[in-house]
Amino acid sequence: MSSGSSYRLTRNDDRVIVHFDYDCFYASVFEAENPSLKSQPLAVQQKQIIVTCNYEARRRGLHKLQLITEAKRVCPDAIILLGEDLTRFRDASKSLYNYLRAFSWSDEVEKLGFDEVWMDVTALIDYNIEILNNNDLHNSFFCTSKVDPTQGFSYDATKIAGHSYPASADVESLLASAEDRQLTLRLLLGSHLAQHIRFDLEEHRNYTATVGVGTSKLISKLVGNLNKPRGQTTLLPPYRSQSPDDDDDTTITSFLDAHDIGAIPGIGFKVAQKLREHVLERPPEFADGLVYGPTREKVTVGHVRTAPGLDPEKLESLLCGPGMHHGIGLEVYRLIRGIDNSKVKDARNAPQSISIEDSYIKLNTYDQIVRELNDLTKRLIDRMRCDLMYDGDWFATPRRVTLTTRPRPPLNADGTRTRNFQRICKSAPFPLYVLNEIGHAEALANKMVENIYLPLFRQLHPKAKGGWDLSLVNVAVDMIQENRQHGRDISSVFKQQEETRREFERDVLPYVDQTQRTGAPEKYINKVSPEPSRPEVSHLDSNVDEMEEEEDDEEDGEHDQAPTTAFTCDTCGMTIPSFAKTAHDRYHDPD
Ligand code: DCP
Ligand code: MG
Ligand code: MG
Repeated sequence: MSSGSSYRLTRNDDRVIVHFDYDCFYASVFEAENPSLKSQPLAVQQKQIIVTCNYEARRRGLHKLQLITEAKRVCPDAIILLGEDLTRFRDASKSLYNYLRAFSWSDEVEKLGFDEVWMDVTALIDYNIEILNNNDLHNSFFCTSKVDPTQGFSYDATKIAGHSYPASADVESLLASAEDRQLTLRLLLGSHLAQHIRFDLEEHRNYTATVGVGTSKLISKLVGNLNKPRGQTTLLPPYRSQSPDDDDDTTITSFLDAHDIGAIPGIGFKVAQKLREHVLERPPEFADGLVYGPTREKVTVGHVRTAPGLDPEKLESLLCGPGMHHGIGLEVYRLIRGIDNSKVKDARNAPQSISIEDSYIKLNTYDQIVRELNDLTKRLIDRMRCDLMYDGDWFATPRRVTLTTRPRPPLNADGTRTRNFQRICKSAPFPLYVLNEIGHAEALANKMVENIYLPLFRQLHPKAKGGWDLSLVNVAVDMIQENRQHGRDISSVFKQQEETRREFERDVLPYVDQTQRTGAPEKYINKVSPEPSRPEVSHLDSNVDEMEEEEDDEEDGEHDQAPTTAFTCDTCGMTIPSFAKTAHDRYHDPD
């Protein structure tokens, strides 16, 4: 594409990318559990805020990020449900993601937060372009299976499914134009596939989604917003300018130019502020609002794009500063011209860590603690099975388990309590038997608690240290590594675990049963981690599962099995603990 200056930047328009955003997601999860809620105004509350509400509630004046008090005043008969426990939303999100993923041929299916998914469907589109009968486009068949040519749906390949941008686009003449025919056809097929998946999701899973179709993650995400809810929009050509010196005549430019600069994904609040200030030549004014009020004066992408002299160098010097990375200028320059060549990430990208936690008003007896640990660990195992397994196999393995707690300080002499935000944690090597035992998560959770979490707990909270009044418990696995089928492989995971185990036996075991642990090496002494800061309003971010990393630590509960029950693998020569044999054999021979 041309850029209007010496920066001739290339945009990859060879892909077809579909972006899904589920409608009023948290509310829809409650509706899926209880369909009678569908016809009623329904809102979901976190703290004092409505985080979302269904479209019936929106029709009656409720909206996202509204104060509860205001919502009750505007719509007194709204049903307001508590949404602070994210488990049901996470589970629904995962299950819908797996449903969508089954449509993909390339596994390029990327999740953003709980309610958005991008799919790169280029492989499916390319195949279906090849089998198109150009003599009878009205009666086309879209094949959705690589192996079964009868699986798919009928469609009219002369028409876009759903809406298009521009709404007045003349598809017939685009198809007749030598320059735009191919791209139009590919996007058109993308729109039919998107509609097919959208309807399928609705029919079989009872969730509606809003969808965008384009050639990048940026465009597909933004264009979907034009027709909400339960709609879809495709950004049609021309994507390329007829004039070598500017882009004013492309649909990408006219579409993006109208957006507020802060609405572009990748342009954060601070960057948007600086750009507004540059365009207005003074700090922009803001309306009062709950989180960040909307801008009073709209500074658009178009204003920034056409601002005199705003080339990548100028943008870099304008935007650089604390918290900004090198290259931000070029990045923004590209984004406001619709250039986003970032890949849709592979579905098998594992999270770096998984953790489950709960906070407590009163948790101070041993029995309560064991019960909570069992419950949290069961949920952790469910999540691991959900996030790290595919088709019955583990595709990623954690190397470490961590127990974190937040003790509540005793009352001060005057009866007040000093607030404590500090967490303490201890870690142990991840027990490989978790990979082999595929039965009920409950029994496995009891075993993990017995073998790992209780020993860790005893070390974190020796009775001598003044009881167990805990305000938070968190169980986690981290240092998760993907098990590649070829090349960089699972043997490195086993090797690292073996090393950790040896180190543990050498450096820690001698100290385990001593109450005086001053002789233990520095790295095994309790570590204190600050309370991770959390936003007042929780956002659609799976980072609530991420946690601070601490050093490796003690008892693993398996140490009595090594080394007498280890074996040496004939294929790779690794020394493997016996309980990991099945998993290791499966790695060499997946079938
Ligand atoms: N969410 C949240 N806190 C926020 C924003 C969102 O907890 N500040 C949650 C509630 C939403 C979910 O994330 O249901 C998805 O966010 P969306 O912005 O996509 O909102 P919805 O899906 O609810 O509504 P829409 O139909 O507008 O997409
Ligand atoms: Mg969303
Ligand atoms: Mg949504």
